[in-house]
Amino acid sequence: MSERHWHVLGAGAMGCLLASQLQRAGCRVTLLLRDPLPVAQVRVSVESGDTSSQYAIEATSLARVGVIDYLLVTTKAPQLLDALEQARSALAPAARVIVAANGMGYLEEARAIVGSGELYCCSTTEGAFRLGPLHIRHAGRGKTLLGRVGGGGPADWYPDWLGSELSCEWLNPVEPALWHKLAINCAINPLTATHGCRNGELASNLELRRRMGALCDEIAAVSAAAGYADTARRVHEDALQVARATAENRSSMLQDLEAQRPTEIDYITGYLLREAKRLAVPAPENSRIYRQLKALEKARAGD
Ligand code: KPL
Repeated sequence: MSERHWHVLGAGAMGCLLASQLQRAGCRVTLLLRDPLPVAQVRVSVESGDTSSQYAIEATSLARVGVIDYLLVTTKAPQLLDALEQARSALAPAARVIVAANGMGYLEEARAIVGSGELYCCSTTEGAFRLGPLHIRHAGRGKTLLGRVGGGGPADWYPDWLGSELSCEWLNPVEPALWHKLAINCAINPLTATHGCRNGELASNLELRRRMGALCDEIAAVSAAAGYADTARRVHEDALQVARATAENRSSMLQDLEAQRPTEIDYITGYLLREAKRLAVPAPENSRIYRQLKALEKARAGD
């Protein structure tokens, strides 16, 4: 049993999955919920295949929380900095903060908010989607990569994650993995969101597979120019493999779009396009899908 007390901020699909995994690994876990509820327990339900597991997890709100030593932030990228800002006054001076949002382009500001604490990243290809409040389906097994922003060996808290059922790996440096995940998300998320399809269709439907290939050609070119040769080489194969491994999953961008929530497009394809511009690499297919997604997002918000 770990003596560490984890607070998890963001009770969406990934927050529920990671909170339940850490609790299962023997850690004390508290979910930080938006409503000003007193310290209490909530029930988190995780469906996986034909089985349903229930977890009684402590819950409180940011307004009532005490000192936070270990914070896992699982909000989406557009809410990440606001969420961290709200948690700032509760963070212990040496707090460890792990951010698990998709995309890139928020780490510098996050580091400023964390101050004297330490900032880490979690990048996962676990597939999970929300069935209802605190009720999720764990739809696909993936890999969870962890590392310290700016570099460093395994953290004191890493054994907690190794004790979970997640397949974890510590990376030093972690930045190439963040880029690689960004590349996979650029290939899968906007395409599934604009077509309203599950991830697996990008592998099984020939036209979608061709379109994913066209996106990957450009993602590979931007990756090569940005110095991520490994991603440039592997992005086609890896995007296809993740689409197959999470075939039943609805991508987080599709889920956000359907729920009329802001999507992470500006931190995913938007970030890729900013890099493409900086490096003078043409990316017309990615620009097209970016505009398509933005138009859909706007139309849904007006529904
Ligand atoms: O990260 C994901 C997401 O949906 O955001 C993948 C790996 C594509 C799984 O759906």
